[in-house]
Amino acid sequence: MPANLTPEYKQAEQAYRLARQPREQLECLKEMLRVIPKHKGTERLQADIKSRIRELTQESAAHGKAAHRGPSHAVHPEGAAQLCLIGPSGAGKSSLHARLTGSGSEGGAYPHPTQLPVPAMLPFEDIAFQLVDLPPVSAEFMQPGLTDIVRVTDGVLLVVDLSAPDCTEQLALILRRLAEARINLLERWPGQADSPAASAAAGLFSVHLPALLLANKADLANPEDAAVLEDLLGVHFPALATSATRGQGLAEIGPFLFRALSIVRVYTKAPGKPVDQSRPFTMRRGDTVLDVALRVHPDLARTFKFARIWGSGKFSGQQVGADHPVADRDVVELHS
Ligand SMILES: Nc1nc2c(ncn2[C@@H]2O[C@H](COP(=O)(O)OP(=O)(O)OP(=O)(O)O)[C@@H](O)[C@H]2O)c(=O)[nH]1
Ligand SMILES: [Mg+2]
Repeated sequence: MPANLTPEYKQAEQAYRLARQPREQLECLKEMLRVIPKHKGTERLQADIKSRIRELTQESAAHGKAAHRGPSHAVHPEGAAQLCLIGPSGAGKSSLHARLTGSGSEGGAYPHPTQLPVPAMLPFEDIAFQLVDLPPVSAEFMQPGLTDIVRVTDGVLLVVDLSAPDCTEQLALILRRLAEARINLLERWPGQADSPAASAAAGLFSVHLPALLLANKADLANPEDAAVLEDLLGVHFPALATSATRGQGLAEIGPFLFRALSIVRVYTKAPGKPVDQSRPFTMRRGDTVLDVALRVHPDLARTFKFARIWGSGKFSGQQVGADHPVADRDVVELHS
């Protein structure tokens, strides 16, 4: 039966999609429930909204007043993309995070085991990815706020201890825990040839995130075991054997993310001015000159006339229109 949703409802749903804080999400969900047309065609959706409200209410009760204080658990996204480190206790998430970002997330100010999300940047060439170190996920416990952080991230680094005898069970458990929170991990990244269309994966209450398996402590195990592990579980995430202590595999993470997320760097220049080489805008493959203008400033997008492009153009300084797709390392001069 068609849902026949009203513009008023769609607006409320859009506000929910944009909300990052659980409290804000809760308000939006209540608004959605208030304005949703009440008929047979929306019964399923109404039930989903109610169950999401229940989840959020339970979570906020579980961490007491903390949830009502607001942004305690939110991690402000920075850099080309945000990736969350997820794994069982002691797998080496903080050690990897510390090695990759220089965060000192292991020990130091954040004693083992990790209690709070710790964001820090992994540099790659002239851009950086934000890696968020998280508390462990175990059979007994998963911090209530953890899934709120993961729901809005760009991708997951699944960290397992390859040398642990129960490594397979741990990974299975984490996938189950995430699935219970309606977070589904994808085996294909946007930059991979056979990746499914992004829109097909986008649901309102369930999220689909691409995942990279980091089979850590490879120094203590047979790195080939990563493939065995995946075969046992019937999963096929892209995988890297890593060692946070010896450094093995770590240099491959940045290049993997760059390719897998289809990142395209664009340098902008104002007419008559030199190129700003210092800080590229990080776009995604398929983005256009107009998307670049939007990122620079919404006004620029509104008044956009044409652009000159150096790099992917047929010739240097070629004049292109709003829908010209940008390529990595393009220089774009926006005219409005
Ligand atoms: N041999 C070896 N030891 C490692 C490696 N990575 C981490 N460790 C050790 O494993 C222990 C746990 O590492 P952490 O980085 O704290 O693990 P974690 O996943 O952050 O643990 P939680 O915060 O409790 O979830 C520490 O003693 C690390 O030194 C590795 O690649 N090889
Ligand atoms: Mg840790």
